[in-house]
Amino acid sequence: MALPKRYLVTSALPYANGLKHVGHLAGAYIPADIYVRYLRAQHRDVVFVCGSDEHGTAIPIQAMKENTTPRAIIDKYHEAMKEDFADLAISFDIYHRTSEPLHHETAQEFFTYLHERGELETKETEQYYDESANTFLADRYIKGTCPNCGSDRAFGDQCENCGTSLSPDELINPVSTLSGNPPVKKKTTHWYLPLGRHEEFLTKWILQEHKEDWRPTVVGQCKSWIEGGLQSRAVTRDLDWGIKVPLKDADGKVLYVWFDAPIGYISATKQWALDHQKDWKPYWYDNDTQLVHFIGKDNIVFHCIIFPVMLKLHGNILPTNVPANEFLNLEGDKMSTSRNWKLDMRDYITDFVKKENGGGQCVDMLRYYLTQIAPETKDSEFTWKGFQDAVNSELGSIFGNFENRTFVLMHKLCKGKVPPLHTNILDDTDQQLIDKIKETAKLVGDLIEQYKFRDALYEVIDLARAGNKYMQKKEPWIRARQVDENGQVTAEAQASIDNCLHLCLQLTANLAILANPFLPFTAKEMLHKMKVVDKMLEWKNAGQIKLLSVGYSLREPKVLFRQIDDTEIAAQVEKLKAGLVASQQDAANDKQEIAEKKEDKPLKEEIQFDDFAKIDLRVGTITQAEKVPKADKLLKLEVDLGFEKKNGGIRHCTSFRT
Ligand code: B3M
Ligand code: ZN
Repeated sequence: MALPKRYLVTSALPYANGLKHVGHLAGAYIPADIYVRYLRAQHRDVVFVCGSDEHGTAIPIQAMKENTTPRAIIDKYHEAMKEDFADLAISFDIYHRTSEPLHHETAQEFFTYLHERGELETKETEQYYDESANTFLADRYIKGTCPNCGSDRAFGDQCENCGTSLSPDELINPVSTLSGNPPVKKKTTHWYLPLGRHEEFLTKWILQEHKEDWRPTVVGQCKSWIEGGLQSRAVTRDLDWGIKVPLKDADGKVLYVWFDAPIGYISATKQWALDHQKDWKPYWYDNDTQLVHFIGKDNIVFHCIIFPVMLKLHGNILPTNVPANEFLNLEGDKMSTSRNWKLDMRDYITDFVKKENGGGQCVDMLRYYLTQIAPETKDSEFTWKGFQDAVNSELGSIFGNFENRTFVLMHKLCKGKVPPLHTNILDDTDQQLIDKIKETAKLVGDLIEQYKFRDALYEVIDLARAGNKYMQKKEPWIRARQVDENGQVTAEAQASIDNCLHLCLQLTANLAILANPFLPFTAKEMLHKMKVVDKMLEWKNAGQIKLLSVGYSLREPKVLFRQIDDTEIAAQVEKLKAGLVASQQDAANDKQEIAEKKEDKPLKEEIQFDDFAKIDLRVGTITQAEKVPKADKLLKLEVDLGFEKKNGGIRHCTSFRT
């Protein structure tokens, strides 16, 4: 099959409302980066775009929490996320932002295009409105009691306590988070994308055409959306943070964040093209472009159903694949920002990458582990013990160890130079290794093209494993004991040593090429030690066994990966637990604060002592209580004051037993 002319690769635009955790990294960023690095190693025309998603209610809500403005929030987190991705070697060609005017224009043009062609419909509905704040309330701005678990901290879109997704109408005793008042219902008009009109197209395109080449989890989710009946989706909101709806009669309305965010891929491509004097159009209009969206499973409906419908209506190309990942759990529990059960990218960077013994090797350690446990087919789990094992036993003991032994022995037995290959004495074991190198090169490429990064990485490690076995079988250190009467290694033994180390070195060079998309720092480090230039990492060199020239001298051995020791991982587990306790404490404090606020009634004005002295305060005992005829909740009381019995009057009682 002919290769596509160009590739446009996207990673989900993260909300600029907080730092992102390693679950995000494993889901949408590392796999995309592997794919892109693999394509670049073949000089294929590829653009890798991403950026911050800076609209939606998540932003003003975070601003309220941090007591600042939405603008300050997006500026802060855009920079922070951009930095974190760069620190972990995610090699975007552009990291854009949806607050840029170019994006606003692009999204508005898109909306207008669909609107003018009658592809949107309007509908009037009733929505919650806060009369004192004078504004419609987004679902997140409404709080109340969860109908499912009874928590009094549920939001209009979801209960954070039990995880149920809700609509504002389901909340018991809803109140506005802006004023604390109960909201009222008010009429409002919105624009909708009638997905029902496109059911036939979606059925054919996903359930037939992509039934085989898309991940079963992705096709499965789409199938249930389509078969469940596609409802019209509102593409506008009543909100003051977002992209203005570009119509005259749409004051106070903005585009729904999920309408504008995916268009962010287009505006990012435009900005990249402007920066590099390129034409952006073929990337979004030419059918010979392979468009691939890397996302997490919670974004499937938007990338496989809604955005494709928008793209089709707008005359753009459709995604070739959407390799969505399932979720990554952490130490036996779901990762969660609200419960503070997570490992932020920034925390790993601080604790490992930027530590004295960190750097690139720690970046690759994380990239390695997150790929090894990538939730490609089902949810998977990050554990610190698993991280330690992956680094120490696989990266260290298999990959790193093979590379290190090769360098050590080459210096010891071959004078630090690439020894010759004596083809006349190649045996079956040598030939098997050569075959394995060739097969692995092809296999790794094929697996990456199928978005099976986990399996691809396994093959890379397996090649290193084969190298270790080969060396063990050849035992060049034993052959080196075969000396003549002068103490010189015999010619026959040296030839065997030469062949072994020649092939091990060629294998090492292959490992650098094959590991490069996954472990870019490691590949660079290996190049440095082999004293070869970047060009060697071109994918076409994979499978070759003439990468290093005979007689070429190489640098001294140096271990590629340090070990992760028990104290490091114990400290991380402790930290995680401490974070959880702190967040539970915060939640408890919040709850108490709310309860105290409720109880605090305003005090009456202070009175003078003279006024106080006029009051005769006595404590009495109720000695009789008689039901008042024909009244449900009234009692006639008799009060004994000690010195006299007094008529206590008729009192209203809300509950009493007779
Ligand atoms: N910001 C949701 C998320 O971070 C959203 C993705 C947009 S991709 C166009 O999960
Ligand atoms: Zn609940």
